[in-house]
Amino acid sequence: MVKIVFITGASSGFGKACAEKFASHGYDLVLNGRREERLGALKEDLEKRFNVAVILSVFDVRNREEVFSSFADIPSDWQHIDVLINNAGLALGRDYFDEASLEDWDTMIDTNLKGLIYVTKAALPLLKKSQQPHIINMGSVAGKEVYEKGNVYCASKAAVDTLSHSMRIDFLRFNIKVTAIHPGAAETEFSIVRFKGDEAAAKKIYDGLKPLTAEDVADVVYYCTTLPSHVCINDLVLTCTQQADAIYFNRT
Ligand code: NDP
Ligand code: 8X3
Repeated sequence: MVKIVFITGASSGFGKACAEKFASHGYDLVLNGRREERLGALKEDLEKRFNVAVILSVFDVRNREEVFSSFADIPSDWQHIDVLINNAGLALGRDYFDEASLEDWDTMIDTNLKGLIYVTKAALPLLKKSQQPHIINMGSVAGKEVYEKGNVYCASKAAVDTLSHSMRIDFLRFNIKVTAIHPGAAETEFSIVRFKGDEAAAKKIYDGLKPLTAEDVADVVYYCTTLPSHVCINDLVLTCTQQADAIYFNRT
């Protein structure tokens, strides 16, 4: 049976690169995001280049009803998921705790934490139908160490770390692999979103660095899913060579 990967946040960055990577290895794909036009263009491109089947599941991971109704609407011949990539997420702002926006905080918690929980819960019946189900949760080095002005973004990613561990334990009885992947700085649309379109501020994050690319992260995600069925990478941190953790860089 052809394997199916469900990717949240596939319209850009890591999610899009994962879609390409898995398509290039013959997986059929369910692509999620809110920007339907982008997802439609990606579907067309991947189907043409890799001769795979792609369907879209356009919803906002923050909207609980939408998440569950979208999973209920998945066509009957797509009723299993082999790999769920919980990737949709964002940082908004980089401000001192006392100066940061409550709206930004709500959005990050609703997307990075609650969205991931809703999607996982909704996907579980389909994952259980797979011979070898695997959940990949996109964390961050920001969930491993806290940096100045990282406050709620760091907390939301620390929650992804903790939840991944919890899923790993609770899903043992279903033989579901759970892998948390924690990338460091990677040049995608992430910083442009974080700095709300301020391209100069976004670019500064990568000053003097050769950061990770979305394709680097997708390669690692794919690798984790190719191990023998008795082997699971539970937790994986990856950074560019010039970054040691969330705080220490060698900018040249
Ligand atoms: P991008 O901004 O390039 O991509 C983010 C993706 O998330 C988009 O496809 C966006 O789609 C989707 N998304 C955001 N909000 C929602 C929502 N409410 N519902 C559905 N989809 C949503 O960033 P990255 O690819 O870099 O980020 C992907 C993940 O990796 C995030 O979780 C991020 O926190 C994490 N990360 C990023 C790092 C980096 O340096 N780039 C490092 C470590 C972790 P759309 O807008 O169409 O809905
Ligand atoms: C994104 C990486 O260091 O900008 O999660 O928080 S960082």
